[in-house]
Amino acid sequence: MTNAEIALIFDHVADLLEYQGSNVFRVRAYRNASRLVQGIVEPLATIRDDPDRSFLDLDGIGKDLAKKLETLLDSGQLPMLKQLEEEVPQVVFDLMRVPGLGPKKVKLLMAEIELESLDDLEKACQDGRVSLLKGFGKKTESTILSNIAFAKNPENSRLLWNEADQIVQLVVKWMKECKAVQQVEAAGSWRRGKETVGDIDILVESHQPSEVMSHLVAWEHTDQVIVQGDTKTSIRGPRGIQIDMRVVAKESFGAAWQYFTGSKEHNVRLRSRAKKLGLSINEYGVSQLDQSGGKIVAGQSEKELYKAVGLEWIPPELRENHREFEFAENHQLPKLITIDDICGDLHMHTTATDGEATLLEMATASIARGLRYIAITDHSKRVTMARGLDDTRLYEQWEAIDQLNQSLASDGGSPLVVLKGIEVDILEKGGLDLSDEVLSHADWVVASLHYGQQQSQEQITGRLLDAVCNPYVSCIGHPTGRLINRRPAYKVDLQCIINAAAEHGTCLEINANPWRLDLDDRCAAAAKEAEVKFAISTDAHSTIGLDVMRCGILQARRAGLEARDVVNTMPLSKLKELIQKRH
Ligand code: DGT
Ligand code: CA
Ligand code: CA
Ligand code: ZN
Repeated sequence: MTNAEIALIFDHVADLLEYQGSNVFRVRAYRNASRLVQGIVEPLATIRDDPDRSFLDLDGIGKDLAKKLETLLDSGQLPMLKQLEEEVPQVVFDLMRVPGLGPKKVKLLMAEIELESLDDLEKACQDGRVSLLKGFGKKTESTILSNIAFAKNPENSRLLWNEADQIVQLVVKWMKECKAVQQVEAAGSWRRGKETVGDIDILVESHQPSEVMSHLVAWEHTDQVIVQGDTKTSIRGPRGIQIDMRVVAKESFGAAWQYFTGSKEHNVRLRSRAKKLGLSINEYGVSQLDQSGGKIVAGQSEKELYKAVGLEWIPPELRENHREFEFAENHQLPKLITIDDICGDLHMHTTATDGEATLLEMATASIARGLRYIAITDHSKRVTMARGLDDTRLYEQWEAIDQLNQSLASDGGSPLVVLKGIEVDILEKGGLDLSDEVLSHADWVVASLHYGQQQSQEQITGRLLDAVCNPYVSCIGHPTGRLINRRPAYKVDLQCIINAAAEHGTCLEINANPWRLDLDDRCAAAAKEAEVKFAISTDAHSTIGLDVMRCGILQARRAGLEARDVVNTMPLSKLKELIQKRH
């Protein structure tokens, strides 16, 4: 069982408990467990299988949760969920997958309308029956209708990149244990760092393909063999995901890796370029079109393949037939940002609001991850659910930060500086949740829109625009508000926000949370075009939440960003100059 599966189960239990009207602390415990597990990069199964390690060594995991994790990993089930599944009708599970339908709304709908399937609800909306319910109205009804379409769209049930990544790591490790295997690499959308992955593509170099195929089929996570052929086998693995494996010879490995990395659109363009040069490209290599026998002239490495068609090697994250050919032809391929360029993290939460770790724990975990500075950006008071901070509590937190910085500095050689920040809410009626006077004392201000997401494009754009223009706002958090597979972006004229951000020197965030990855690759590329600066931030709500930085880096690479486009690659002194310039 993967970490993502486990997280999903905890989340599910929380939803169902909430649906049943269970105790809020119990619900919260499961939600926290889900978020915690989501943030763990290393497969929990690996930790369980290591006799020298224990779940209790992980930050934030107590005895109770450790026990649940063991039960889940051993049996694949949670007794609690089994019981709930018996108590709650299936349709509730389906309704809960519709964006915007939480346990409370589902309960109301179930009480008022006879619903046995998602289709029943769709029909009820179309007939106008939902808008007659108390608290629902015409607008809500049409929102539900479009969100049902969202939930039904298969595009929205693909695995998140980091969920797929856990499976990729497992299968690659397993294949390396096969003696007949010389080399294993993953390809496809996973390698391109796409935010969601449809199926996993694995490439193996070997002289004994049939042994390689049998090894995959014998994997403990193989649920079903879809096809087992001479050089290609497809199985269904964890979470029902398909894994396609192909075996090739050494001299074709580069060509095959390139071919199966895709994207399809990139490959089509590459092949047509080759044709113009009198060459032919396929998964075995590059050959001369006119020559008899089609002798392969390149194929062992990707580099020589691209070179054969007169191009520099193109990083996989750029292979979408966007602008990479133009860049490669003109020797203008960006020097893509890497995780090693990152010096700081400018968006995270603590126990003062809805985080699970204290200020000190977050600071310690950041030092362990080699960060030089972090900004603590807890929620402001409008976010009542998270016990958001008012002026007084914010000033108290900043005092604690001053003290922490002093003690860090006196520990010799100050490894980390903690910036006084806030994630200030952009209010429904416009304006910010804290005064400019308060914000002017902050080192770093993230402004985010959490409420009133159903407003018109004009209203939402206006609210965001005001925040961008405020000289005390350093960065706009998760600028479009989308949650992958769960909720579409709010309506916003993003180009207008981008232009204003460029003009005022306000950063736009690439939120690294694998559910958000917001801005996405296309939007971030558009913002780079306008010379906007970015902050890639984890929005961590726990110490392990800090590890999602690599997901944000992938999204930034897909957008073609370089280190100089991203402010948290700068040393702190430079970053401070930048902030000062805005005031
Ligand atoms: P996914 O699995 O939907 O997330 O996306 P990909 O990009 O991994 O697509 P997939 O698994 O269907 O195929 C992997 C790569 O193999 C794809 O990116 C390019 C290559 N490929 C597959 N089928 C075709 C094809 O019909 N034509 C071309 N040119 N390339 C293909
Ligand atoms: Ca694929
Ligand atoms: Ca595939
Ligand atoms: Zn946040």
